[in-house]
Amino acid sequence: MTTLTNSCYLGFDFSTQQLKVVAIDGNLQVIHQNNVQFDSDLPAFRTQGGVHVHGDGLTVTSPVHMWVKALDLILEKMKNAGFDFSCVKAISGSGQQHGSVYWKNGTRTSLQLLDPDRDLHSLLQDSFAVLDSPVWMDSSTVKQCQYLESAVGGAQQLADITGSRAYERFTSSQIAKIHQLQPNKYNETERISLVSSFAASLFLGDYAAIDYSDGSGMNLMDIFTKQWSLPCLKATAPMLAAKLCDPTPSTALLGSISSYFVKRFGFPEHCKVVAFTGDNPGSLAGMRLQEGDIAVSLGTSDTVFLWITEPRPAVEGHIFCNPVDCSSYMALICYKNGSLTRERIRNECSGGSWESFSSALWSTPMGNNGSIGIYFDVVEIIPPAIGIYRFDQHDKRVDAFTREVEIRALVEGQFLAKRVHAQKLGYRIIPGTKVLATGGASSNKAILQVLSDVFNAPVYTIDVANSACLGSAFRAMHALVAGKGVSFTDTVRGAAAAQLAVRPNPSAEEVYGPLLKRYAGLEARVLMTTTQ
Ligand code: ADP
Ligand code: XUL
Repeated sequence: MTTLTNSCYLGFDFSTQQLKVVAIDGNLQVIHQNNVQFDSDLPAFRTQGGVHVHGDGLTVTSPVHMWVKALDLILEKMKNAGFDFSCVKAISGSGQQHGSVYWKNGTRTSLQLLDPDRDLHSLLQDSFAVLDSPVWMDSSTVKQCQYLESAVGGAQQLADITGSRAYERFTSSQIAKIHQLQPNKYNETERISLVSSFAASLFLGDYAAIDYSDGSGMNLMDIFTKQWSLPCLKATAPMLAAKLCDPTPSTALLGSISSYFVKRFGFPEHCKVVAFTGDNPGSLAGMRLQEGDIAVSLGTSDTVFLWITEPRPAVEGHIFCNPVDCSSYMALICYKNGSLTRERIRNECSGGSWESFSSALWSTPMGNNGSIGIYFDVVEIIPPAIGIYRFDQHDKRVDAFTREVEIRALVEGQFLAKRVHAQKLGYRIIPGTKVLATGGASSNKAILQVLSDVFNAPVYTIDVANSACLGSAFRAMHALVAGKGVSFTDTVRGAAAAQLAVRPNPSAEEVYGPLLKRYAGLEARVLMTTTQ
C-alpha cells in the first residue's frame, strides 16, 4: 500500500475552554496536536473557563473576538512548531453547540478581502454586531422557550419537528432574546452563524452554511426535511431565514480555503474547507461510534450520545441529524454539571489534586454503602434543578458526607443519572455493549472504573482525548471521497482502534441495579423540591 504521509487533514475544535487542533496524515495517524487555552493564553479577555457569567447568574457569553484571536494564535503556534501547511488537503472542525455569532452588515466583503499581512483579530475588529456571543451554558431565555413551544402547539410538537423541546441554550431562544432586547444589533446583523459555521467562515473567507447536524441544535430546523421550519422561524424573529441561509449536509465541501491562509501560512490553494459541525457530532465521528455502543464525553459539559436509525423525539434529550451518515440520526443528552463540578469537589475534598481524588474513588466501595449524592452547582438540563442533595442508605437527606464518600457520591451520581436517562430514551445494555469514553476526564482511570461499574460494560478510550478534533480531521478526509460513494466507516477503517481501559467488576450489576432505581426516585424528589 502506498503511504500517504505527504497529505494531511486538519480538525479544529472551538470548545468552551480552548481551541484545539489535530492533524492526521493520509494513513490516519495523528502527526500534530496543538491548543490555545482561552483563560491563560488570552488573559486580556478575562474569561473564566472560557466564558463570562453575567450578574444575573443565568446569562453566559464568550467574547467573539477571543475566538478570532485564538485562531491567529493557534496557527502561529503551529507555524512555530514547524508544521508544514502545504500538505493540508482539507480541513474541517467543530464548535461548542448552540452558541451564535452575529456578523455585521457589510462584513461579507471584508471576509473576502482579508489582507494577509495582518492578523484576523485586527482585520475583523468591526465585523460583529454582537460582541458577547451567547453560549450553551446560558439559561436566561425561559420566556422565549415558553413562547416558542406554545407557538408550535407544545413541547412534544416542537420536539417532533426539531428533535428537541425548547431549551434555553438552543439558538432559537437566544436569537429571539437578542431581537427583543437589542433590536438595533439584530437589525445590524447580516448573517447569524453557529460557533461551528463561524469558524468555517473564517477559513473559507466567506459565510459558511450551517450543517444539518449542528443545525439540529437550534430548535429551528426540521430534522426530517432538513429545512428551516417556517413556524419556528416565525416564532423566533423577523427576516431570520435570510440571516441564516440554507443548511447544508455535514459532509459538504464548502469550497477552497481563503487566499488569506494560502498567502499567510502556505496552505495549498486547492485545500478544501469541509462543513464544520457541533462538538458532540464531531466526537461521534472521532469515536467511530457504532450502533449499540454508547459514548460518554467527560468535558466541560458531560454528554452521552448514541447512533440511532429510527428517531423518536421526546421531551427529554435531543435528536440530531447524524454528522457522518445523512440517513441516520444521533441521540444526545447533555449535563451542565460535568468537569467543573468535579473540579469543585476535587478542590474542596482532595486539595485540588486529581491523584487524591482518584485515591478516594479506589478506597471506597462500589455503591458507597448506599449513600447517594446529586450535585447541581448550576441549573441542570435534565432534570431542570439546582442544589446539592445528599441521601443516606435509607433515602434520608443528610447535610454532609466524609470527603471520600462525597467524591464517590459525586461520580456515582453523575453516572447513575446518565444510565437512567439513556434507558429512558430506549437504550439497553446488551452483551457486547461498549462504553466509549472521551473528554478531559477520560484520562482518569478511577473515574472510568466507576463508569464501567455503573453501566456494567467495558469502557474503551481512544488515544486522542480530543475526539471532536480527531472526528473533524476524519470528516475532512471523508468529504473528499464521499461524492464517490465511499462511506465514513470505510474511510476510517485503518484508524487506531479504541483501547480497552477498564472492565466492570463482576458484582457491579448486583450493586448498581437497585441503586439505579433509587437514584431515579431521588432525582424525581429533587425536581419536585426545586419546582415547588
Ligand atoms: P472542553 O469541554 O473544553 O473540550 P475537555 O474535554 O478538554 O474540555 O475537558 C476539560 C476538563 O477535563 C477540565 O475541566 C478538567 O476538569 C478535566 N480533567 C483534566 N484532567 C483530568 C483528570 N486527570 N481527572 C479528571 N478530570 C480531568
Ligand atoms: C450539547 C451542549 C454542550 C456543548 C458544549 O447540547 O450544549 O455539549 O456542545 O460542549
